[in-house]
Amino acid sequence: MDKEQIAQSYDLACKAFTDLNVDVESALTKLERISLSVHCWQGDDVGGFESLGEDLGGSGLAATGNYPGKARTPQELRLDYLKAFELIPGKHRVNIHAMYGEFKGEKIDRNEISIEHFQGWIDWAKENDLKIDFNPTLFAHPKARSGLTLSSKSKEIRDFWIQHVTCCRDIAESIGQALGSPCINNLWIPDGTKEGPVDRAGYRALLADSLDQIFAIKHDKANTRDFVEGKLFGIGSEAYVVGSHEFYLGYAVKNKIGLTLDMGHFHPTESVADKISAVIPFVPELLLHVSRGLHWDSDHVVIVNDDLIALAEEIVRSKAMDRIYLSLDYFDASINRIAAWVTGARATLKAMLYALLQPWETLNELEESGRHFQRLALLEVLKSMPFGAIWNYYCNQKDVPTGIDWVEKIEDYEKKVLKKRG
Ligand code: RNT
Ligand code: ZN
Repeated sequence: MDKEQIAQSYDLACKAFTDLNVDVESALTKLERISLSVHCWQGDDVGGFESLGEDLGGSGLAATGNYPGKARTPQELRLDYLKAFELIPGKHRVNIHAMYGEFKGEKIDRNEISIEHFQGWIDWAKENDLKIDFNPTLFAHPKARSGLTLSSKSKEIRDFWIQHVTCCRDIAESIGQALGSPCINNLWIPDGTKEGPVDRAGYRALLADSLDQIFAIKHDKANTRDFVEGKLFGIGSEAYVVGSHEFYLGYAVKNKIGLTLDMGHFHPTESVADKISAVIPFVPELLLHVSRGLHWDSDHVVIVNDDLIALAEEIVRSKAMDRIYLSLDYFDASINRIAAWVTGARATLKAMLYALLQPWETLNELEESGRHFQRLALLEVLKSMPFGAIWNYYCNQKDVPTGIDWVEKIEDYEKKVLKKRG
């Protein structure tokens, strides 16, 4: 799209939004401040770089598809990341899992990892002016094979995983310190059972005890923040999940730590958007895992749909954007993996822009004065506003392709780089 056309369309669109009492420039300033945490595991189908030298056991997370060209090394993954960042407007973050350390062929078990294994990521982040977030990895490991980790009735297994999360919190603190930005450390565990246990309470008491031991160690909030993430069900945990949403909501409120809501982790009729205003008054911070549930799968590539727009609207309306973090969380191995990143990231930012371009005060006035059909009409009008022109202008300003133009950049990268991978 040529620059003149973009500028002209933007001017017309601005006028249309201004007529509705929307401040476009202020919306773009707010959009610019949104830094998405982009998940490394889309780049290699949740593989990681460990050399534990044994069958790792099921992960409870299944990436399906075998599209060629996936990243096989930290270098390849980082190269792919930079390509994706070239096509996403704004400044974003890198989100890594503990299993993505650089172990140089050594057999370092999860309870032995330390900051040195992430030095490569830190150096690269510094070179590219990026920030890093972190996640302990309590799956894809022989000691997770029973499906129970921090809630295991085996003290040995439980202690092992407590040590792992403790290592990870130290690493997150060091990463945050090295890069000068709090490293968001998100804890999700796969614990659950295929059939309902008789001792539901017992496993939950053990999980609470493990978490108490873990969080008894305090870290500097300027360097790292802790979050806990629940789930409704997973592969192998169909009947019972120890760390359910209610469990973690209670735990986070009681202990004043962050809560994570994953869009794919609830019953399909539940709205994660609706939960934001319900929980934000009671937890210090909220992390949203932006995902797309489809039937049993909770991790399809994010696209602009009603759920995403509702989420974005509730974030904007919460007036607590400074306490809400956005992290992508999905994995699709059946399409170009960089395109999967770019699609989800652009969709999330687009939905945020859509929500930022709404005349909240007018809508609220209509609501408070009981003019409900007028509110409905205005919300409907917003759907056909020239929002795409503002999006294109923003992309152009941020030096990334507008419209469909990013697709050819990926095709080119596929030809020049990905096709050469074995
Ligand atoms: C799993 C959780 C979790 C993971 C990542 C890889 O259901 O959503 O966030 O996707 O830790
Ligand atoms: Zn998640």
